[in-house]
Amino acid sequence: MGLSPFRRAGSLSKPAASNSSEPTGRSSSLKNRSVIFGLLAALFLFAIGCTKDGMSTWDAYGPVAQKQLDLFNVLLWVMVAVFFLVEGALLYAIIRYRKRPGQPKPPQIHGNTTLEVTLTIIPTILVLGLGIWSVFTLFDLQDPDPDGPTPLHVNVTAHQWWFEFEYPDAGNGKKIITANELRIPVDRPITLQLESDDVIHSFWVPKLAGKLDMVPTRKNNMWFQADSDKIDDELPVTLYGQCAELCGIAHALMRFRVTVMEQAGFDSWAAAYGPPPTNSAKAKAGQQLFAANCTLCHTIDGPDDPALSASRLTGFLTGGDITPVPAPNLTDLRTRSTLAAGIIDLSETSLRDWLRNPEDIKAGNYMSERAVLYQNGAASLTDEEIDALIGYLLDLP
Ligand code: HEC
Ligand SMILES: [Cu+2]
Repeated sequence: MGLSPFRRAGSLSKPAASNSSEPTGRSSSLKNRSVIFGLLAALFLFAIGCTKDGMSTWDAYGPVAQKQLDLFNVLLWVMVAVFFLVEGALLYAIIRYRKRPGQPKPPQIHGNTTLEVTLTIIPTILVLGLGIWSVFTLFDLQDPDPDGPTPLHVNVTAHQWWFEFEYPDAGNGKKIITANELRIPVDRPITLQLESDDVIHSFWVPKLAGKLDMVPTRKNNMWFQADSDKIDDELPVTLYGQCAELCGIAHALMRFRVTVMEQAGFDSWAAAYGPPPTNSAKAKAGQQLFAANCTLCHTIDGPDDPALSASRLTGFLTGGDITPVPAPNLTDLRTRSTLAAGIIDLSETSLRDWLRNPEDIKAGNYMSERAVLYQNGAASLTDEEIDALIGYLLDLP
């Protein structure tokens, strides 16, 4: 009754010690060992959480992330100082003034104006100071410097469970839409408009900026920039991003990459953006298969010849009661390095595995859940068809 957890633990270990003739040292060395194990585990978690290569907020690559990090550092270290001062004073009082046997009750006092005023003023100054700093940082980071370089605008749409990137102005009138891999020029502000197509997601590239929610029917805006003088490695450099809002079964598998490149490299990527060429008979066959089986959900931009339109129509008509879902635009799949929202590297092999059974690679994804191909054994793709599709999508000889 009313036992503290410590008491209970103590009373549990007692019978064991008194039942046997084993020395009582055993249970305490066991306790020591689990304490050491716990500390090591905590240290390990702490250490892997801060790898500089991964998704570290401690490694700012641009002005937005840097200002947020500066603010975070001030908040953190002020809090740490307050914590140690308060806890230190508390521990000191507990130990120094503990009740000793035979000691008379100390004089009872009530109130101490000087102390109370001091302990009100110090926290007020701290809270106001940190609050004002936070608000200034907030306003400071609202928009990129209007006198700086012209920003590049990107519309980002979140889907369960992948990201869509649209560059309205980068293609000289050409529509550029891609998925899961955002390419950005270095030293230039990137303004992003974030939206969701289904549930709430959150956009997060820790080395560039803090998180921002992606909400259906609402457009949120943010910007960031990657600075060449903050990047030690040679460009292009790849940064990691991740959806940071629990959004369903494959939430943890909803990642993306940001590739920071020279403006010239970005321009040539944008200029080359377009559908895969169909020079070989195999690629042509792949294109027809794509039109018939995949365009219910996917798109590849390109000229529309009558044979393709016919395949697409057949695809729609035989789609049955399958609900189309938004799916990545695959126009530039061959220029990407990952598959299915950054889950695996893109290669002939991984694409083959994906087309055989997407579920094996990304549990819960809407391609295997909705496409007839994976729901009806009779409709599934043959190895030859998969080969043709891969040849087309990756522009293989
Ligand atoms: C019912 C809709 C649907 C159909 C039909 C469909 N897919 Fe998909 N596909 C999706 C969805 C949704 C995703 C995104 C999965 C994810 O990452 O969660 C996807 C992802 C992919 C990806 C990975 C894209 C990326 O950006 O990494 C490839 C490649 C792909 N599909 C190829 C195909 C091919 C080829 C076909 C036709 C044989 C096809 N899909 C048919 C819905 C579909
Ligand atoms: Cu998400």
